[in-house]
Amino acid sequence: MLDRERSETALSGLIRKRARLIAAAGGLNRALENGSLPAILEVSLSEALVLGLLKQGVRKYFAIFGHGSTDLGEAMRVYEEEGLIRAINCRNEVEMAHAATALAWAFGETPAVVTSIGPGALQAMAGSLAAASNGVGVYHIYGDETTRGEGYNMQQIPKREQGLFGRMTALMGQSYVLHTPGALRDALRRGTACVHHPYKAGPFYLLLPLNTQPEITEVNLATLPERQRIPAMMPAGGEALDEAVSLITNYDRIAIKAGGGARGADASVRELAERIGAAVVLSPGSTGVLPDAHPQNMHVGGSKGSISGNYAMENAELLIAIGTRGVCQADCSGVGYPQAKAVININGDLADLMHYANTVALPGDIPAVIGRLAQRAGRSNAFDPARKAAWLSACAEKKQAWQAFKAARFNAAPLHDESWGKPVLGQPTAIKIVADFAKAIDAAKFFDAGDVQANGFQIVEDDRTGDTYTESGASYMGFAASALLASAAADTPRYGIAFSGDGSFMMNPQILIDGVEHGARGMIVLFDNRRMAAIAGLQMAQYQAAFRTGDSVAVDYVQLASAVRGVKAVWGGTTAGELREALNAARAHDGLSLVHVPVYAGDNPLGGMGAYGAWNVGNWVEDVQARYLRQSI
Ligand SMILES: Cc1ncc(C[n+]2csc(CCOP(=O)(O)OP(=O)(O)O)c2C)c(N)n1
Ligand SMILES: [Mg+2]
Repeated sequence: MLDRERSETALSGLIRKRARLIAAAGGLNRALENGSLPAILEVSLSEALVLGLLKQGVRKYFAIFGHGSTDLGEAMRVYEEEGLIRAINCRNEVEMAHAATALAWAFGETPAVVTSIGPGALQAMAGSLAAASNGVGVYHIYGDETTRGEGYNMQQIPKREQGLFGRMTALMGQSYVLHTPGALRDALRRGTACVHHPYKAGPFYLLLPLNTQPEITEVNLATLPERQRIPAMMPAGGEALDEAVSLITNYDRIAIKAGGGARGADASVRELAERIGAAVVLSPGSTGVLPDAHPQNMHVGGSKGSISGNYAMENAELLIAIGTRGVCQADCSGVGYPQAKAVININGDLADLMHYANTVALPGDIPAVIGRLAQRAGRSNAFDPARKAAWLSACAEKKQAWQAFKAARFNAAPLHDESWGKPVLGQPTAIKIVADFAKAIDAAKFFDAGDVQANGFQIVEDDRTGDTYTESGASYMGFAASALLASAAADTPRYGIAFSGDGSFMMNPQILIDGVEHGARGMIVLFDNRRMAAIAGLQMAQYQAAFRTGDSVAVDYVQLASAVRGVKAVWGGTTAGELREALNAARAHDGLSLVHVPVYAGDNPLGGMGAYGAWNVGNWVEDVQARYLRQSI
């Protein structure tokens, strides 16, 4: 430490002095309260930003530095050495954007992603689509061209135009170019409003020009914004609630669609469903909101869906949409409710609230609104669930059919596969075994894109929110394995299992190195069907021919992963028993492990979970759009 301090510049020494004061006081706010740190400081913009983020509780940074972020990096170095922040250096910006998204999503911590200017920033921004699509708040801090415009900066967008990175990132989320260090307070106020938004959080991009980072500025720490906290909101008057109560009274066939926004509102959704006798249909991202075995849980519905989930959607007269934004996957591209005549929509976001026609809008926080609705209905028999008995028993029959359908796949013997030249497990069988294993060891499940994801949300049998993270908003190949890095950063880590296809894994294999370096504890289960089967399947279903969705190169992923010291890699075998043994062997390693499981690809129906709904893609477009026109909602 002393050697390092001797070689430090005077400026870095001053940074260290402040960082020490904060650490000694036990945090920034305490240092301000006890007066050891004056509120008004003269610091560089870089240090001011680290301080401002600290005030919002941002302590974890996923970083790949470049000439666009060295000054910020120097402030971070000193703050990390004094124990105030943690920087996690990564090998790929898409990977680290995913890891940051997972840290915010699964662990509730707000991290920051730090890149250089240009290619690094663009890669991180691509990765941030996952945060944007799933409503997850993450700070993205990118180096940016100088504000003086003395000439082209290397890696800027080569046009004689101002602020292009800021404009680009503003299209993806919200963005602020720190053109002037004095603008930091405004930037961070907008930042917390975005990343800590109560129901529609997303990525916030801070663009840090090369020349403003080291600029010395005065900052008042007392007025830099804290993490935004907004009290729960709900409708004030009684009119809309009365309309909702009368709709519930008038219709017998009611489906609740619990979207990703319903995550965490488990008790309220259950209470409402039981009180009014509604069938509950889940979205890919909301499995677990109602326990799997609950008789009113119809499982997922949508373009992939399930026998029971899609039955409830197709036959409901009244839709109660809760925390859903009507993504094509979840509502069959707008044709999921052909018999619905009205909608009660519960959503904090006003635009999503009015997504469907013939809607009674109940804006606000989901538990608060549901509580108010129940209160408004009082003790009247308006919600008499006995009236919905016929509807619920028809739904229960379909749930049984779905369970039988699933069991046939879960118990299927290995299927002969052409690429593997031998019988291997069907993907549904293998996913079920791993999902059950995850439940047994209380691991969080992270799902990648492709058939792995679609089969996965059809298969998982969760009993609460928070056991599955399926990045169904963007379906970004490479998310799941990268997400394991979040467990290395979290204050309260949880063992994670990434369910990845061979295609998805090779998008972001960097986790093998970064996971070991930063101490990730988790397992990648790689379901290898030697192709991008989800797309091959779509091509076959639409045009009866697969095209360039596979290659001929066999990869020994056990050997590949074993090349990284610290990773334990295991062959998953070709039978259920071998796979279970492999999972145990992988779990016995206290660190990052990988299980390579060969899985079947082909048209044997036991090798897939089927699709039950419509989708406005390919040559289905004409049909779906014709049906869309005829919807009442
Ligand atoms: C980064 C990215 N590129 C392309 C796609 C389009 N896409 C969705 S699924 C998929 C194939 C996934 O293949 P794999 O991971 O092997 O899973 P499988 O379907 O074979 O089980 C592709 C190309 C995507 N979602 N993300
Ligand atoms: Mg594959």
